[in-house]
Amino acid sequence: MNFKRHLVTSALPYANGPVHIGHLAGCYLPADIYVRYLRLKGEDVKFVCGSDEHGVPITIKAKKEGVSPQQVVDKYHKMMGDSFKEFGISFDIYSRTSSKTHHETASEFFKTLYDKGVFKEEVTEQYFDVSANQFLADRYIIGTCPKCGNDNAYGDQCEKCGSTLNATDLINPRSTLSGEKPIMKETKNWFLPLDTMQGDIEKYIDSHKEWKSNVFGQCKSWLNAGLQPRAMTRDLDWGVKVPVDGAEGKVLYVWFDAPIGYISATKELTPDWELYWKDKETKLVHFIGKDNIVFHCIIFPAMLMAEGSYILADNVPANEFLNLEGDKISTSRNWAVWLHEYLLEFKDKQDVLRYTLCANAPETKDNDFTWKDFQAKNNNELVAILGNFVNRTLVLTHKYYQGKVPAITEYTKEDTLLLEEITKFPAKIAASIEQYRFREALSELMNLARAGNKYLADNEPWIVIKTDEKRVQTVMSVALQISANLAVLMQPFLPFTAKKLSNMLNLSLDLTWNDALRTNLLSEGHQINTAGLLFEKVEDETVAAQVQKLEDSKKANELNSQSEINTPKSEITFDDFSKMDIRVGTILEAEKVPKADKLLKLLVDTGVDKRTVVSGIAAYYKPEDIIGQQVSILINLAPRKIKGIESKGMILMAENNAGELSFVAPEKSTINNGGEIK
Ligand code: B3M
Ligand code: ZN
Repeated sequence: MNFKRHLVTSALPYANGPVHIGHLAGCYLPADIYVRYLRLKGEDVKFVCGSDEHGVPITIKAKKEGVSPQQVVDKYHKMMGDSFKEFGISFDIYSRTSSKTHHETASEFFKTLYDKGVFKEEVTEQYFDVSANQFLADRYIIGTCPKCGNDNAYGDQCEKCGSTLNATDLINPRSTLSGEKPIMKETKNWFLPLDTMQGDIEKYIDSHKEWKSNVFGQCKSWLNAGLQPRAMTRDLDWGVKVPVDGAEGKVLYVWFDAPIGYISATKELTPDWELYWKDKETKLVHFIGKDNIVFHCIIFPAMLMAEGSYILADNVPANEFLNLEGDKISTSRNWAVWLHEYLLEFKDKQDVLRYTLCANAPETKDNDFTWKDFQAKNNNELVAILGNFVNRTLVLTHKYYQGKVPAITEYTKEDTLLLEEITKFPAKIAASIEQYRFREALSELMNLARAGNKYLADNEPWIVIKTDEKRVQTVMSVALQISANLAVLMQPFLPFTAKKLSNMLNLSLDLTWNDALRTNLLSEGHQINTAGLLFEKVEDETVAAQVQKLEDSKKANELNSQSEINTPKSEITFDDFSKMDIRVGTILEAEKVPKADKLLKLLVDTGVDKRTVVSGIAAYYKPEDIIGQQVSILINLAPRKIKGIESKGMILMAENNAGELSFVAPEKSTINNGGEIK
């Protein structure tokens, strides 16, 4: 490594919902592994992140929850920060873009570009929602993607094909505020002239052919399509105010301010922030998800180039998406494993999730998280390989040597070969980590545990102890050294387990990565502590409960899904409506109608009279349960004969998509029978 220091960032998550496993697998866990590794190597590294608190995703959420945008971001900023921390994502700072430092930093950055004459000031026609009295930017507008035909593309991006869009590119645009077709209205905005910067950006991207192919490929396809000027301001009221005259009611585009959040966070972290951002000997790495590639590889670098004094990212390792049980993770459909819930339900099992997510990381293609696989990874790998090896080693050491590392008597040829093998692991794992191949790195780590397990199985100290006590001393000593090396090398991936194991081995906590090159981390006579289990089996019931939880949320969601709502009936006049005489009534008697599964015969007090009504509710209500129930009843419906019974009027029922029925009754008990519904 010929960089003097490192600055590592993870994408700033929108503060509009809790963290889920898709976020973790995408850019938080890989970044954390990378940073923990660098720290172990003794590198100078800062790891920054924070909440992205501006932009339309926040204001939409606020509207939905009926609270202010500030309340939304306060709630989720705290929640996300807490769960990242508990999960062991070791940010040096978790900041937020509503902070004063950030507003100042973003504002100054804009002003600098403005004063340099970088922006093109342009009056253009933008979509405007008349009924909401608001311009429609970004996620306030949806329509058909001109590139792939997706009907629900956002005004700034199509999530299906990943294209970056301008709102005016959308076909059949509609407002997400009112659902209406917007009108065009003139407004002034400031544009970053990406078109004239194309050459410089191309040079930058072309100097990074080593980037992951998904990242490099996406950049090239944008460049080939030709970059377009992009507005860096928006007609919205939530965000960083545009700091120039004549910009009232305008804020910075969220994708202008958010990446500057990395700079603000570094400023808050250290007075030396400029070293990390402006010195060529700093290696800047952005960990992101694949939907953020253009912003980090083209737009943000263009901003930094235009400013002139900043370094550019050396790498932008972007992951693909993680799916859940074969379906796309979705916050709005509640199809997710939420980190805060996992932490509650799987106490002290952070490393099991870290392991599963890393072993399954969507590094080169979308991948799937399933609870069955979570269980298998835990039981067959963590418990059966790593845990089993360490446990046997420690338990036997206590049994034979009262927990003292025994003296080596003589190495066999196999011992020497194995010890040689072991010294190769730090370099192998490091090489994978440095190339952002974390799955590969983790599987190398497990190979070390496998080697240890095999060594014990081959040498059977529990049998040999009866015949060759001396040999067992050497075998146990080798096994103990492997355990110590594991304790060091697992730190980036499984930090909680690493600590546990180091404690059990009574190992110094300030060992570094290179110490794992040694095969004598534990000296003869060193006293180890009591052995405990590193991992516990995950039972079938636990997994079944999680799958059930997902099934339940899918069911609830299907029932509520918009697509299954019947299409509206055609318009009627007020006269049509007022012809209906609907009253509040109370059920006095109820009984089954013979030979009719669905029907109940009811006697209803309508306030006007007491009358018989036949109602098709038998599948949902037992006669004895509904005596005294208030209902809404249409009393001037012409009488009909049903199964030989004259039914006068109709009880109104609400029905969900599953056909389940519910009475529609007044919410106040003071509404008497005969009360009109109008
Ligand atoms: N908040 C988008 C996202 O969460 C955005 C990332 C900002 S990184 C500067 O997908
Ligand atoms: Zn598209």
